[in-house]
Amino acid sequence: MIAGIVGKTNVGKTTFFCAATLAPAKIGPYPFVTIEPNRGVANIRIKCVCKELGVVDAPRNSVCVDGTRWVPVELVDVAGLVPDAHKGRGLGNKFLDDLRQADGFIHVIDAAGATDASGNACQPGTRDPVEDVKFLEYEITMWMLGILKRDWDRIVKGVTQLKEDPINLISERLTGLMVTRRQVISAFKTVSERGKRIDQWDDEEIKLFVNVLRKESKPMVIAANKIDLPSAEAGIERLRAEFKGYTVIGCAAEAELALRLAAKKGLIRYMPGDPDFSIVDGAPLTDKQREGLKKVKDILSSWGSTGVQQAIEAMYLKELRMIPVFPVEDSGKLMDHRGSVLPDVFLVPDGTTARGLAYRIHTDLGTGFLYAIDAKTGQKVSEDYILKERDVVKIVSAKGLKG
Ligand SMILES: Nc1nc2c(ncn2[C@@H]2O[C@H](COP(=O)(O)OP(=O)(O)O)[C@@H](O)[C@H]2O)c(=O)[nH]1
Ligand SMILES: [Mg+2]
Repeated sequence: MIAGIVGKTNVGKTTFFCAATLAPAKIGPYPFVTIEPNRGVANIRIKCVCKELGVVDAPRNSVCVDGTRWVPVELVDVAGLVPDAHKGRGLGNKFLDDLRQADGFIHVIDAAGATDASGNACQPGTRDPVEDVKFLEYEITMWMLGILKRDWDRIVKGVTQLKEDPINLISERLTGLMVTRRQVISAFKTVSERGKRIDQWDDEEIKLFVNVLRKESKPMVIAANKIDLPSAEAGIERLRAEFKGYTVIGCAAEAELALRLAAKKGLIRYMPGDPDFSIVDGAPLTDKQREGLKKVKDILSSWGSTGVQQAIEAMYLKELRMIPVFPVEDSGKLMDHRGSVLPDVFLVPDGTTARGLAYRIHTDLGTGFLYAIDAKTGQKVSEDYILKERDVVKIVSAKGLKG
């Protein structure tokens, strides 16, 4: 899974991305500073099972700090969206191509309304952030629509004359957009409830189909950025009132970046997502840095956090519905064959079965699957057992893995 950091230019996408990953990337107030998609790794917090199972763990694919597992997830910083991107304006095609690969969007918005439609600075509070959400939805819808309509006549002909399955034809057309068959079925069902056959669909039905598909296949979290500016509060209220279906999280990307940098330099104690930080005794801070940290402290006390960590976690855990599971090779000692206790956490889609997990670990484990053991209860479970959050499981397979 990969989450795309999207939005128009100058809203703070790259700042958000840098804060989230602390990877170097260009930050600047100019349009198109991020021309190549910038991929990076962020970490989300999961409550580890080590404490409840009374063990000291030795993680390999993640890090455990005081019972919190930090699990890596991928982010991509996408080039800024420009109006009429779907027509290929500006870096529109590039933008859409990056979007294609993302499983969900963290939509960064200037909630303070200080950036106009083209990404130029404007008087704070003059740009309605609600327009930014509508604008992104519109561009994505028009883009998907364009792809589908290019072949619409052929699809309709295939269904009516050759009796082909519309789901197959549409899924085929949309391959590459990271749209699943299940999502196509769901959108098709919504439109079919109107009682029209596919050859009777007009533009309105096709648009409805695409809109449902967009919402299902590209879930979105709104990162309402620049909460340090006074006009952001009203902007966030507008967003929440208008979009009840979206998670809207107030963010201070610049503050988060400052905190992570200061923490990295050992000047402060701060973990991403924390509601507060403390200055390390004797930290060599300049007056300017102290002043800056005081401002950040005020943001944290008003908003509870900078929101950056929360937005990423909302994307993966809430919108993409990933759940953490802990595979082990020895269900008694909770180890892998190297002797590492609770070595790995896997994020899997909610609904994944024991056998599905086996396939994710290794094809051989999946094909030779015999049964699994729930290490918390010691019970055997079968292939179609649906994994629960924070399950610890051993897969027993006819084909063992050589490590
Ligand atoms: N006030 C404020 N400005 C921010 C924040 N995050 C980013 N910016 C500023 O917004 C401008 C654009 O940032 P950038 O990350 O390059 O935006 P992008 O074009 O969307 O990638 C820069 O001047 C940033 O310093 C924030 O949380 N608050
Ligand atoms: Mg950028």
